[in-house]
Amino acid sequence: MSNILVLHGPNLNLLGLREPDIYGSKTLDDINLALLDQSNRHQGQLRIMQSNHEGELIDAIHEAVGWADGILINPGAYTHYSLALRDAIAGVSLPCVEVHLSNIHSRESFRQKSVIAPICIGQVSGFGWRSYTLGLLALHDHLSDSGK
Ligand code: CA2
Repeated sequence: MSNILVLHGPNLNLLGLREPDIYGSKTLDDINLALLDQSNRHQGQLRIMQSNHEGELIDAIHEAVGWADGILINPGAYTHYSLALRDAIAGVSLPCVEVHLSNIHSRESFRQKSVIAPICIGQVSGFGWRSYTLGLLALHDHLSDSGK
């Protein structure tokens, strides 16, 4: 049984309400319900938060220490430049999976670089809302391989 912190970065609260052609029609609540359902089937626990503020995401990462076994994160646009978020994830030494709804590698050049990915165990990008469930599956399997 594993405890996972799920973080959604800036503007992801708008999911399903705007730009469905790029990000799909599911809302953030829909995605969270799918993750909770999957987690229950793995007898895991999730803590989920969305923030439009870098410092709040960093605080949540720090506060997860002692509870969380891993982190699933869509850092939103922070993916491309937040060294503070990267340092926070690296600093807590928890296995982290980065997920993206869109395929960041097929978009504008500024989206193709992730400063977060190098300190993650892996990245899932381009499968819409399923990037989250695929990422959670990968994290569960990783944790179970390491005895959690
Ligand atoms: O593809 C992803 O998941 C992204 O992390 C989404 C971020 C973007 O900055 C990254 O490059 C890739 C943007 C999230 C904004 O979400 C919106 C949803 C609906 C309407 C407007 C923004």
